[in-house]
Amino acid sequence: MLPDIMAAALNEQIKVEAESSQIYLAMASWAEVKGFEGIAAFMFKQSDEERLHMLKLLKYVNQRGGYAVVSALDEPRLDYSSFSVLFRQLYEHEVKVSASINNLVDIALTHKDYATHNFLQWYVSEQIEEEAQAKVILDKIDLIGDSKGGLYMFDNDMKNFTSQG
Ligand code: OFO
Repeated sequence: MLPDIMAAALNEQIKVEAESSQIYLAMASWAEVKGFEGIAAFMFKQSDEERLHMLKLLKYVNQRGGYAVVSALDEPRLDYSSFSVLFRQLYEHEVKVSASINNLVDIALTHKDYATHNFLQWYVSEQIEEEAQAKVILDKIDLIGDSKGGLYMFDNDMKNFTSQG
């Protein structure tokens, strides 16, 4: 059985992951309308992954005797002044998500919920990868700046990047 405080915190995380999915979906749509297919494909895929992160948590909470709540989500940002702003938000968002996962780990340990602690290790590893990936992309985009040619090539790279993973 999940301690109540753990169930509440995991439910918060379900919302965080669902909002991540919406944020990346909004980014995908923005990039697609601008004609950047590679960046859009990458963002659509990120959005799908976040939905899976959300579902994994939802199933876990129910399996452990809690009740996973599907709640209303905040509206994501719908406009970006540049790709550099967009990818900075992606990176900063992942850093924030890592902090909330760490907070869950903390609660699990404090309340001796070792099953949840074990379950959360998957998210800990996932966040290491996601943060690192977002940082690599952000560094690239910062190098490119506003160069149209650079962005065109970057978009092509993102197509390959997305089809590999
Ligand atoms: Fe769910 O990993 Fe990103 O946010």
